[in-house]
Amino acid sequence: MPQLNFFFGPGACSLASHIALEETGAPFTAKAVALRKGEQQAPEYLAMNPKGKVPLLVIDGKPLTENVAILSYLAKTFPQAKLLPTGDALQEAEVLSFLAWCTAGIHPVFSRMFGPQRFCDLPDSADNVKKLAVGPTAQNFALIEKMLANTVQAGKDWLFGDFSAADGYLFVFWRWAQFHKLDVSAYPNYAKHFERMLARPSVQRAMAREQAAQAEIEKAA
Ligand SMILES: N[C@@H](CCC(=O)N[C@@H](CS)C(=O)NCC(=O)O)C(=O)O
Repeated sequence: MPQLNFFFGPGACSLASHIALEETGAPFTAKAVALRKGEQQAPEYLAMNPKGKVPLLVIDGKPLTENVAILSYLAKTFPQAKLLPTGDALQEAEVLSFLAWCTAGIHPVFSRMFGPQRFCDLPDSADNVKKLAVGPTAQNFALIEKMLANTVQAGKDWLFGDFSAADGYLFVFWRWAQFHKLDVSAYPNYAKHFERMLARPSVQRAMAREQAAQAEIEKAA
């Protein structure tokens, strides 16, 4: 059994990997990185992850970054968790394709809402940068909604039929939409998917750990 040390930011995209780790049932240590305080830029953290980002999974002392890579590693190392389909290269690639879209398509648009000043430093531009991210996010959510509607029509609960790493990523984005008070009324299947996710013990454990960590960060501020 590999020794797993996980670094996450409460509420950040690392929650996708956090949920997957909990799904594996493997023992791991978890350490919160206070992103707003800039802990990701501390020399000790940068020594492990020079990108200064979460998630980071240190496996037997070796650092692995990027949600897609961590999810793929966990899927292969703990096949019983069924984080990716096995035995069919195309089915596996379809889930990987979705994960790649999460990390390279959906997430970067949300980043404009979380840190508009990183995208334009003209005076009074922040609201406009955020506003311009709302439309593309709605388009992304509409695609997800369509996929989930097809799934539900086929009598299944999860994005690719059986639960997979993709479902954890969806959970992250729904929370971000709530945080930014986006209008999500056009996505009823996505709303139900979120409720189903909340009922999973893995999600409850990851959320409890992240909420406790966030409370600690705020107490220390
Ligand atoms: N493509 C990366 C994105 C990682 C990323 O951008 N993480 C954000 C949190 S959601 C972060 O660490 N931000 C801190 C910073 O940019 O200073 C992945 O999926 O792992």
